[in-house]
Amino acid sequence: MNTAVEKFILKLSEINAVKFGKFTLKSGIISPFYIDLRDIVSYPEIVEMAVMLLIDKIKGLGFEVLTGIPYTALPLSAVISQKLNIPLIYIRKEEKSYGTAKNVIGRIAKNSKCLVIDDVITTGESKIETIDQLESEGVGVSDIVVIVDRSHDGAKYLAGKGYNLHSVVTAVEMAEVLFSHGKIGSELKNEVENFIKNMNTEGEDKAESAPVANKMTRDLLETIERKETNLVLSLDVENQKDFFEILDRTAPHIAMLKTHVDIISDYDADFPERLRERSEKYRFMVLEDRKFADIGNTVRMQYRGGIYKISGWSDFVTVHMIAGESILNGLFDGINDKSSFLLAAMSSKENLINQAYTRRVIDIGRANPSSVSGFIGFGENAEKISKLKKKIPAGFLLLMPGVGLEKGGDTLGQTYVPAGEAVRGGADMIIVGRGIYKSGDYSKNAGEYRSAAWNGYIDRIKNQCK
Ligand code: 5BU
Repeated sequence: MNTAVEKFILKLSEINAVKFGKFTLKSGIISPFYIDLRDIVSYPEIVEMAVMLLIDKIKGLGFEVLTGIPYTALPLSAVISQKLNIPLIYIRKEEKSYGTAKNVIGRIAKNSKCLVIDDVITTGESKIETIDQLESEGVGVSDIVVIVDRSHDGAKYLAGKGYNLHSVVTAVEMAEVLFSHGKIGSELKNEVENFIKNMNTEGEDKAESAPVANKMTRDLLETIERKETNLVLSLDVENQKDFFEILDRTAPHIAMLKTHVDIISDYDADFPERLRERSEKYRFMVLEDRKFADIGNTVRMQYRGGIYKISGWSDFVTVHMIAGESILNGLFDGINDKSSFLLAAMSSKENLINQAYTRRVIDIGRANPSSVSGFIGFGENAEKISKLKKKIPAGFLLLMPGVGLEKGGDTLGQTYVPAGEAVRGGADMIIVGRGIYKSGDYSKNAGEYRSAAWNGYIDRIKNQCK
């Protein structure tokens, strides 16, 4: 153990920042010790020690801005900012609901990388909440540094989400130092060690409860494997003649057809049957991109009734989670051979979905594995897609719209990411509309998207195996 760290631990013990007894943590667990670094702000000498130890840990990490999570780490981060001459930003603790709705204070250059500083890590969950807020304001995060790591495997939990954790000292190391200096007995030292060893972090619980894919997801995965394509055609044309003509040319290339049935002006009762004939012949599944968003009772009627009777012919539907989880009951109660994709992120410029919303949507999906097959998501580049993908639990698919053969967009706010990049980043399927149905040669274009996405998929699998 580094002597500076040892001295620091003893100082913390002197000011009673490490307490032993019975303490209820935020998660409700009873802990035999508690680390409370709030008061160190009143001991300049200890602040200096903490700051120097933190600086030592962050040497060589690339970041242009730093932030401390209020309250304890905020003054420390201000000192570090001064010492390293690196700008500071911070997050308002209470959400602001008036004036400019800005919750991150300070000047942030778009896409700047930010180091997150905190006093203690217990599960990693609150770090993720902070990162969500930063990321939704365009600040990138890859590293987090804390003074004390009192987690069971917080570093692993954060690494799983794409972030590196650095810590000055662990709680077990603290207990060892205190024991070796006669500050605590061996019993207390062992109690701390056992507590940490047996602690179930929230992240771990989530990983353990990762559900097995539902039957609809398995059918879709089987279609992808069998046809060797992860292309979803979004056939947004306005009459049945064009619809079925383009479908007949492109169907061999697709694993799923995405419809906006309410765009088809001559929709009639024969449509479902004509669609079924094709889906059986060419073996693709059907996703109606209805984006249900109302209360349970209304969506139930919209899904099962009306002109389109969507539940009769579509394998999957898309669902917004804005109305809350009950929408899934309204849609799928009593139906077990249909499933959904939840909107976790959108491809349109300046849409209102932020990281915290995305995470909530994913949590709802995770809790409803029998009616949710995955998420519709978007990232502007492979790195952002990969970050999103890491948040999605095993057994759920990520479908990405806003895909072109090259980077670009349209005049109405759509953004396009190249197909290969989308899949390499982590999209399991790509959704392509105009790139195929607006092209002269539908079949050739569908084939091109298909190979770009499939090759990207193979590349990703190869890289994962390395
Ligand atoms: P495009 O022609 O490839 O731009 O069509 C994309 C399709 O995906 C279109 O049907 C949209 O309604 C749908 N879409 C999208 O583009 N972006 C999103 O975030 C979501 C759906 Br959700």
